[in-house]
Amino acid sequence: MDCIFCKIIGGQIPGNFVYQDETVVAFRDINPVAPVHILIAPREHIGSLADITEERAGLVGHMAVVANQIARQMGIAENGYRVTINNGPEGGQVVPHLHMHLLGGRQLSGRLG
Ligand code: DGP
Repeated sequence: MDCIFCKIIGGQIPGNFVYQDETVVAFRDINPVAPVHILIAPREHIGSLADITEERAGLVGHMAVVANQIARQMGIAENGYRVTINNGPEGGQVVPHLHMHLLGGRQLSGRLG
């Protein structure tokens, strides 16, 4: 499958990993928009949030737990941070492999969209 995140996860192209476990990985965004900008993605190729059914709901919960853990490790937990999942073209999703953005380290705009 020609998926850039599958290639990062599979080690075919380099990723700056900050966390890995059996089901998810986290690596630094190549084009950060905040001092902390981490992508959390499942190892399994899942195209988007729209592909999450009840059987896989636990995976998204686990991604949130990992985001919280990384936020604590990176020292942004106390001041606050943002977790975002872009879904589909109008949702701003560019890479069609489910991922969560963890953003922090500066005051983020309260404006959505
Ligand atoms: P989204 O718009 O939600 O699909 O976000 C995709 C993000 O992926 C975007 O912030 C840039 C990042 N990205 C794209 N290609 C690469 C890559 O090759 N390596 C890394 N580390 N990040 C990438």
